[in-house]
Order: sequence, then C-alpha cells, then structure tokens
Amino acid sequence: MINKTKQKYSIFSLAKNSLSYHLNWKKAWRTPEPKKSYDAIIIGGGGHGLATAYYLASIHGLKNIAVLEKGWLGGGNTGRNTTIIRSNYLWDESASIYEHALKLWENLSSELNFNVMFSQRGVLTISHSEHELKEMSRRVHAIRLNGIDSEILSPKEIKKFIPIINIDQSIRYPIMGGFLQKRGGTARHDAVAWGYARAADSLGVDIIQNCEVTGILRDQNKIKGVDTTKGYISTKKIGIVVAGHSSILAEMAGLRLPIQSRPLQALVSEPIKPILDTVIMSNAVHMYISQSDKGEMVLGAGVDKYNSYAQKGSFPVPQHMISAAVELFPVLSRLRMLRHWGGIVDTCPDASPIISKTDIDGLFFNCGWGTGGFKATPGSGHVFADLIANDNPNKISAPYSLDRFNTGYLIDEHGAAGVAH
Ligand code: FAD
Ligand code: PYC
Repeated sequence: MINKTKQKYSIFSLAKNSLSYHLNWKKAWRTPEPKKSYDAIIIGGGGHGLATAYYLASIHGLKNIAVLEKGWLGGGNTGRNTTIIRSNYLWDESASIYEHALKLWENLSSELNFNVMFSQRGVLTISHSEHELKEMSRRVHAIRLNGIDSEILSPKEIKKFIPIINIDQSIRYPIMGGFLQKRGGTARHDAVAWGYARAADSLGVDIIQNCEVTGILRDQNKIKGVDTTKGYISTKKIGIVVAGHSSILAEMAGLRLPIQSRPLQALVSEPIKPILDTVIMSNAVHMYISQSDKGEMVLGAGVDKYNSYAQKGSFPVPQHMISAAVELFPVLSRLRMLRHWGGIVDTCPDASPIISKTDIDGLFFNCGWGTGGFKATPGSGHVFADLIANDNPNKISAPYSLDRFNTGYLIDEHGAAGVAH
C-alpha cells in the first residue's frame, strides 16, 4: 500500500528540487578521499565488487572497507551486458550458485530499497538441429533434478509464445524446439550497481571512483596494501573483482590465472513499441535478444576469437549475428541500430568462475565469469563476502577455488554458457 504522507512529501520534494536545479538533492553515495588504511579493500566497482562490499558490511559487520574503481561505477561489463538472468546450468555446482543468485534477485529491490527492475519475463533457448535438441533435453532433466524450473517447447508452442518468431523450417537456422526457464528474465544493469553502491555507502563503505590500483604490495607472503592513482593505502585483505582485467591485477601480485580476456559485443536498435516480452537465446547462432523497457531491441553476439583489452570488437561478429536474427525475426529488418559496444570478458577453460583464496595471505580473487556473470551478481557478492570475512569458502563457493585447475575437478559449462568461448 502506498504511504500517502510519504508520497505527498516526495512529490513536493521533487518539485522543490527541480526548481533549485537539484543543487541540494542528497547524493546517493558520498565521494570520500581514501583513508590511509582499511580492514579490507575491494578492487573493482562493478556489480560484483559493490555487492561484495555491501554483504561484507551488512552480514559480516565489516564497516572499514573501501571499493576502489578506476573509472565510474558500473562502467565495465556491468554497464555493457545484455542483462540476461537465469539459473539453468548443467552441473550441480552451477545450479547451486546460479540458483542462489536467482533467489537473491527475487528480493533484491526490496533488500536494497532500490528498484533494480528485475523482470521474470522468461528465458527461452532455441535449438536448430536434432542433436542440439537432444543435448537440450539432457540439460532440462539435469536442471529439473536440481529443483529448478525448465520445460521443453515445440516449434508450435514457441510460435504461440513469441508471435514474431519465424518457425519456417526452410531458413538457415530452422527452429526445432527450445527450452524455457520462466523464472529467468532481465534487470536494469546500472540500477544494480547504483542500488548496491547506495546501500553499501549507507553502511559506511567508502566508494572511491577514478582510483586505479597500480600495484599490490606484500610483506613476504602477506598482503600489506595497494598503490593507487590516489596514493598508497594499507590493508590486510584485498578482494579483486575486475572481470576482464583480472590477469593484469594478478600479475601485480606475481600470480598467473587461467584466464583469457576477449571482447564480447552487443547493440541496441532505435526504440519501438513493445513487440517482445521475453528473452530468446540461440547458442548455435550466438545471438540473444530482448526488448528493453525503453523499447530498444537489445541484441548480443558471440565472443571475438582473439585476446584484447580494447573495449570493442570486430565487425564480422555482430554482422553474422544480425543476419541470422533477421531471418529468425523478419520484423527487425527495417530497424536502425542506435548504439553498439564491446566489453572485455574473462573466460576460464571450463567456462565457470573462480571464487578463491590464493597462496598469498589476504588475497582473494573473484573472476572468470566470462560472458555470463551479470546473472550471478548478488550470489557472487554474497559468497565472496563470506570467503573474505571467514578466510574459508562456504559450500557454494568451495568448488570454484583455483585448486580445481590442479585437481582436474573442472565444472565444464560451455554448453550452458550460451555464448561460445
Ligand atoms: P565489471 O562490471 O567489469 O567490473 C569490474 C570493474 O573493475 C570495472 O568497473 C573496471 O573499471 C574495474 N577495474 C579494472 N581494473 C582496475 C584497477 N586496476 N583498479 C581499479 N578498478 C579496476 N552476463 C549475464 O549474466 N547475462 C548477460 O546477458 C550478459 N551479457 C553480456 C553482454 C556483453 C556485451 C558483455 C561484455 C558481458 C555480458 N555478460 C552477461 C557478462 C557480465 O557482464 C559480466 O560477467 C559481469 O557484469 C561482471 O561483473 P563484474 O562486476 O565482475 O565486472
Ligand atoms: O549468460 O545468459 C547468459 C548470456 C546471455 C548473453 C550473454 N551471456
């Protein structure tokens, strides 16, 4: 129920602030100068880093923390992704972490008192061959055994669900069937970063933008502090959550990670009236599509097959994706592209993330989410905060330790990652 007093107050406050050019409008978070020392430092002000800081403060009571971000909050992959959220992975370890995240998404706007526009509009993955359909059915069984919703749809059922889709069997990528996770969907990416930032700030976390970490210092095997573009800061614990830049930060600490950094591209069309109220993914084409609340058609492609730190990719990749998308959705053919961009994704050999301590006391990594970490943001922050606070992984994060690259206990999710690596 709407609280009428609050509503009147906020309308009045909106009018007053607009007349005063918003000069006295309270900022959503402070802009502090860094202190000389913190109990823990999180490097990277994307969704995962901000969520980690929020849960460190809200659950584990650590208040003397800073998040150091070299640019602006959410300016990395958090603000560049196509916002698909789902938990329909193959292995139990994945079901456990992605479903943990999905459950947190379901209450996130209320937890943060910030509308992250989480919308459970469903995610449908389509298949274009008999073989792909059989693999899909194996995955659906595995997903359901983990208690997660998933159902197979025939081409006719898909057409009923998505009237603008072309199920003609003579096209290059004919639709043979698909599987749907109804609880999957999308959220507003910037709002996720802003919501976590505001909530963390209100618990005393210092969020410091335009502060690049340039060095990681240690005293023998223990973390001592960081060099930054705003000076030296001492700390005993560092959580590194920098996605595509993980190898660079690892090198600063004298470590090597099994990570490749590659461009992943996406684009939006000019805004149009609502025509699509779900999310569709095609792993064979490497195409995923949804419609944003502003009306833009949001489309993403597969990774470029070379390593790079430039936040852009090559033209043939989106060109291939768009030509297939137009066959599958002929209604798109006359739309104009509004924006196109790339992000640098950090991919592991098994297409699963790393959430791990290292051999250096006080140094922790959360990376390797590759093309699919947005959906994990709340769950990733939640378990990473637990790891940093307790120096030990919990049941959900334990399988994601760096050890797996020695023991061979890999969690191969190439099929579920949706975008080829
Ligand atoms: P980021 O948001 O990249 O945050 C890392 C931050 O670290 C950056 O802000 C960066 O500036 C900062 N940083 C780097 N170096 C330093 C330094 N030296 N000092 C201080 N700060 C530093 N995932 C999904 O689940 N669904 C999708 O639909 C999806 N689509 C995608 C589409 C595209 C085009 C791309 C690029 C990615 C997509 N992803 C998707 C993946 C998802 O975006 C990422 O896995 C996720 O956002 C990673 O979040 P993060 O907070 O770890 O990283
Ligand atoms: O992981 O669902 C996903 C995804 C879709 C597009 C990019 N990643």
